[in-house]
Amino acid sequence: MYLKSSYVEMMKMELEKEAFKKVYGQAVEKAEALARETARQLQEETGRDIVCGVSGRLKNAESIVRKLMKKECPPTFSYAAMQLNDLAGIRITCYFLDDVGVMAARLKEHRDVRFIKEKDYIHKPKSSGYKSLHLITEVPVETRMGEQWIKVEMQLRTIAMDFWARLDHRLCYKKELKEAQSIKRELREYAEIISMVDRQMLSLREKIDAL
Ligand code: 0O2
Repeated sequence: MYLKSSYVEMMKMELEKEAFKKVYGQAVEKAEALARETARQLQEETGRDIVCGVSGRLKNAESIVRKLMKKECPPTFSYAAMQLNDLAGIRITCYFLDDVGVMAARLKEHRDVRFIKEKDYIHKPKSSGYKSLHLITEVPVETRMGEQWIKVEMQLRTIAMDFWARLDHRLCYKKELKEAQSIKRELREYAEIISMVDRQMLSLREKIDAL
């Protein structure tokens, strides 16, 4: 997709504004902190680590403009704030398949999380092979105008799903490649192999737990 550089430059200027960095930056920090706190509680309750990593990011200008154009919206910040769920995003990587559901359930009922909707790409993977559970949420942030609830997309996945998604992001996602069909087919096959190993690792843990 062709992105007009002036649109991207204008969006960059909007994102540089203090208000965006402060409010959305705080939303990322808040979401990361409550995910870490939830992971710690689950560790105490179960006696084992459920989450192996939490990271967060603000979406960049190019990615925002690309997504708005795909949705046929004007590439302005006000549309981005209205239309996009992932200006602020965090990623939670879990060890095992069942941990993703446990963690998601806890986050949905957290007092500082307003759950809006979920997109379950684990039970219904994307045609690329991508798997993750996306929770669209809001978290509270203190602003000059008082408390404001800001949208945050929480992506939950296993280490195995993360491995595939990261490599796909580097190799293929958002790229217009020659031989795209055969490359995509190959990536889908690898996603299936990785899913099989994910399920086998869970069975192995259950076997070990029962010893
Ligand atoms: P980036 O660079 O990761 O930020 P919505 O507007 O909520 O209805 P949305 O957000 O357009 O729908 O789409 P979706 O598919 O629910 O979630 C999009 C995000 O999931 C992507 O963000 C990626 O992070 C991830 N994702 C989706 N499909 C794939 C895939 O095939 N491969 C990989 N590696 N990641 C995927 P962005 O903004 O597209 O990209």
